[in-house]
Amino acid sequence: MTIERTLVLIKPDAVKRGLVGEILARYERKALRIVAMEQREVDASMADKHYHEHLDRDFYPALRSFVTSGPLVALVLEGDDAVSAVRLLNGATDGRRAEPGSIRGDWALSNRENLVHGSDSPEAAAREVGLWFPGLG
Ligand code: RTP
Ligand code: MG
Repeated sequence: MTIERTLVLIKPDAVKRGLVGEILARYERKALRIVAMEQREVDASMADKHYHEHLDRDFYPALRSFVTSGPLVALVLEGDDAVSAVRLLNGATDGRRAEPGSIRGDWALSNRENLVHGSDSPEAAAREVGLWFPGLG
């Protein structure tokens, strides 16, 4: 058993659509534990730090506008293989191709406004948890 922590963002589209509770329920029912959670307004500098590996991508300006467009909910989840468990629950990046039953597959129809973020590796999770929740031990 590998207990991991991972960083999740419930993105501004999900907050605007009133899906925060539904999305949280999916993680909780999977037996992932909420270690920290906060609603935040994100500025461009924080968006650039979070998505630093995407800064040079052609879609990044649109992604930055999207994640700074309104409040989001940042949280840290903990559990066995939490990083991959969350990615499976989130579904494929493009909501139009995401598997039914996943969060994106059930509720997203866009490759940008796709409701959630999950760290893509344990190394990324450690960096992102430190960025969003520096006080977390
Ligand atoms: P995330 O980081 O949010 O968990 O999503 P992901 O790993 O599935 O996708 P990634 O490749 O890391 O992309 C980060 C976010 O950028 C937006 N995106 N827009 N072609 C596009 O317009 C495009 N491609 C990606 C999405 O919001 C994606 O989640
Ligand atoms: Mg990613």
